[in-house]
Amino acid sequence: MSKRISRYCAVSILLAAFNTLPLMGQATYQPTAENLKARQEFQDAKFGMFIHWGVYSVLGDGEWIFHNRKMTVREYERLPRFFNPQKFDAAAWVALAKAAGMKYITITSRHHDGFAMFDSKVSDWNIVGRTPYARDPLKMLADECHRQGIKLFFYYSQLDWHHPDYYPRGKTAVDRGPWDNGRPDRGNWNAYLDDYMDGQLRELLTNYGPVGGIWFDGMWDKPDADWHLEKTYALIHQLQPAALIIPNHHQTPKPGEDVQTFEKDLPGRNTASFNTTYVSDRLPLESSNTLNDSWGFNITDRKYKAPEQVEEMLVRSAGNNSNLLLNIGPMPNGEIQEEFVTRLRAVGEWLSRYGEAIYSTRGGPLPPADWGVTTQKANKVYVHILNWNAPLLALPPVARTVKTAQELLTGSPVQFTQSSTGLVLHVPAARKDEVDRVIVLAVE
Ligand code: H79
Repeated sequence: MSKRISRYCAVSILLAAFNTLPLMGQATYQPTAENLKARQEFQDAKFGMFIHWGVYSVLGDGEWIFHNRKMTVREYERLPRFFNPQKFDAAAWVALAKAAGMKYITITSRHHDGFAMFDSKVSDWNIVGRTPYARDPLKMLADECHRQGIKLFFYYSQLDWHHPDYYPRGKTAVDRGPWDNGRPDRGNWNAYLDDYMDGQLRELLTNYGPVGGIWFDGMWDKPDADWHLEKTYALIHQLQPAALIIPNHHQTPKPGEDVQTFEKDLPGRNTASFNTTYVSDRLPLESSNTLNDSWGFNITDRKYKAPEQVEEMLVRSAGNNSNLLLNIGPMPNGEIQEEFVTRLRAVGEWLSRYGEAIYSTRGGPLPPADWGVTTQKANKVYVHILNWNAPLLALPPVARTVKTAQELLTGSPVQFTQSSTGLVLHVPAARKDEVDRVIVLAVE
């Protein structure tokens, strides 16, 4: 009996050790000085533009249309012939991101359809090889980003609905299927990873100048597979040490990863039900979301978020020590629809007044709450009041001594009392349509 117990103990100790493995891995991965600097800059940036754009945009029904309509590879392969974005204007896209107050762009270099939106020599399943456009928009965008001082990240789908070597196939073909799109029931998984995927990543990190990082997606399709992550991550960091690896695998961070990202969620909330509730206290955090309800262009999606909703999302992200990566799906002709443009410009205008309390801040000293959040930088704490109608706001104690409190926009003094039980602010009445009342605390 005692033997059995000790064996049980040994097993649980082992299991506990395995549970902490991801953390130990993070500890043993030593990011370079350039990488650590890039992480700080990433956190300072706070607001990025996510772009989903591919041959699926032609059908105006999102980036999952290949799967949703259970198309065959042969059928889907017709799409590139209709993709001819004559109105694509890299300078206009980058200028729009800047006008919105966004500091970086993350664009789909290829989505789950495996179609490379760049000039790839690894396979001709790409925009230059298969479309009448026959040009490389990512190259134009990269050049323009460098010119306009915006960082460019590449989204890269590890999941592939097109390549025969993506085999054995994953959940999206089996559990969410069955979906047989005509590929052979055999394939070389190692070749898919080592030759095809790593080959394309090598191109992306070699031919486009300094890249902000790689945003991986789709590993959740085969959560138990060996993805050769160490090899792929080492390749990326070797080619560009400052490039951040941002995996959207919905799991605890693994060795070699530089940012923890949360899809359609604030860190740890898991309202989307597929995210992890674990939040890294070491890595920069990011929260992605959509400006309407779609990632790829969806012609009938009218569920646009109002600028005020985006502003609140951005403030709540910052208060959770996180960036917001906000998505738009450009049209197949290369234009960005007016509904997105006007909303993004409105957010940018708002940021020109409130940005001080967001950019370059970190999550503040108080826990995020329903009334609002706090952010901080240097000797300032910004109290963002998002949902509070009473004249007094009683907050938990703030460890540092508050010297003065004033409204961000007007500089008018705000009365307060600080004690060991908490901080009470006499909050000014909200102006009409004011999303965020910001009170700046000078602290020592
Ligand atoms: O690129 C956008 C989407 O196309 C892609 N990620 C964003 C950024 C995305 N695909 N699916 N999802 C997001 C939702 C995830 C659903 C999941 Fe599942 C639930 C993943 C794991 C559980 C569905 C069921 C897919 C696999 C099993």
